[in-house]
Parts: sequence; structure tokens; C-alpha cells
Amino acid sequence: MTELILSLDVTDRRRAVAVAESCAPFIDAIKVGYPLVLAAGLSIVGDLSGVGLPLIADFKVADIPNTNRLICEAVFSAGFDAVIAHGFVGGDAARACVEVAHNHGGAAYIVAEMSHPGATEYFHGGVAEHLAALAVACRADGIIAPATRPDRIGRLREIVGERTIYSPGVGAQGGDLDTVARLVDGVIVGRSIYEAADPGAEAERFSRIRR
Ligand code: OMP
Repeated sequence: MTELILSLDVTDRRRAVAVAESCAPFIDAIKVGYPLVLAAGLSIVGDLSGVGLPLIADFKVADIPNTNRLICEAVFSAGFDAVIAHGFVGGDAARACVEVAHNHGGAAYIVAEMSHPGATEYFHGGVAEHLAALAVACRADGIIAPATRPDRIGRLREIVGERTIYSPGVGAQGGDLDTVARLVDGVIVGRSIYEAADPGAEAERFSRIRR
């Protein structure tokens, strides 16, 4: 079974809650990032808690260890269940995120390679492989890898083994749902679902990967 994770990059609080509620029966978790939290405030976490699904904070945390620790403490105190952090800031900084997550009974995922075209400028040439190895060394729960480059997911899987791979880039960014679902533990989908005329029905369609 592959998880379906809704990326809730909706900037209106009421619409965000409505989309989350309509998709809830068909998804495994909700990812919330800067677009929604900066528009609606951190209290959106309380609004979404009623949906009863794990909430992943996509803040791509990338600072010095102490600041990372402060950010992640705020994330988990607000009620999130997991956090996404960058690894390029170094093992000590990434480890700070992992430690806070685990102290709260939560999870931390490290970005190994991003999904957009420009990601190849810096993530290729061995960097993504290095970041995946760093995630393992830091005892992160898994990595983020690009649905837009399934061949790269295969390479990163060799490094992280059974650790979780969550993969964004399906639909709006061109990645193919079924191809990617066979390679990863969870597919992250945003616009293809929340911009649909009926987000719940679209989530149900995408949820075929959960079977
Ligand atoms: P859609 O392109 O609308 O499906 O949204 C994808 C979501 O995944 C957005 O919230 C992105 O910020 C996020 N994302 C990527 O698209 N690419 C990445 O490499 C990493 C992420 C992420 O960390 O979630």
C-alpha cells in the first residue's frame, strides 16, 4: 500500500478545512506548509486536528542547530506530527530536527532531491545521494524524493533502504501517479486535488494507490 498525502497549499482558512474534510476518507496525511500557515496562522493546526489525520509540517527547516531546534519545538508543540527539513545545512542541524521530532513521538523527513526542473542545478552530481546518506546517519524517518524523476527515486532507494520515501511532483509537476506509487511509501499531491472542481472526488480517484 502506498500512502496518499494531501499537500494543502490553500491560502483561505475555511476552504483549507473544507478541502481537508472532503478528502479525509481517501488520504493518509495532510501536509501543511508556509502558504497556509502564513495566510491563516499556526492556529490552522487546531482547525485541521478535527479531521483526525497526521499533519506534516513542510517548513523545509534549514538553519543552525539551535534555531532548527526552536522551530521544531514550535512545530510539535502546535500539534504537528512530522516535520520536513533540509539536509544541506549539515548533519548537526538536521539531527537537531530529528531529535526534537523523536522527543515528541513524531517523525522527521530530510529533502534528498527536489522535484522542480531547477533542482538538477544543485542536487545532481552526487549531492542527493549524500543527503540521503545523511538522512540515514541522522536517523531521520525518511526522505523526500522527486516524483518527476522516478529513476532518481530508484537510486535514492538503494541508499535509504526501508526508510520512508515520500514523493511530491505528481500531476501538476508532470510526475505519473502509478509509476511513482510503485517506488515510494507515500505520494504527495497538491494542486491536482485541491484545485479540482470536486477535491474529494479527485482524492478518491488518486486513492487507488492505497489499495
Ligand atoms: P503540487 O505540485 O501542487 O502537487 O504540490 C507539491 C507539494 O510538494 C508542494 O507543497 C511543494 O512545496 C512540495 N514539494 C515539492 O513539490 N517538491 C519537492 O521537491 C519537495 C516538496 C516537499 O517537500 O513537500
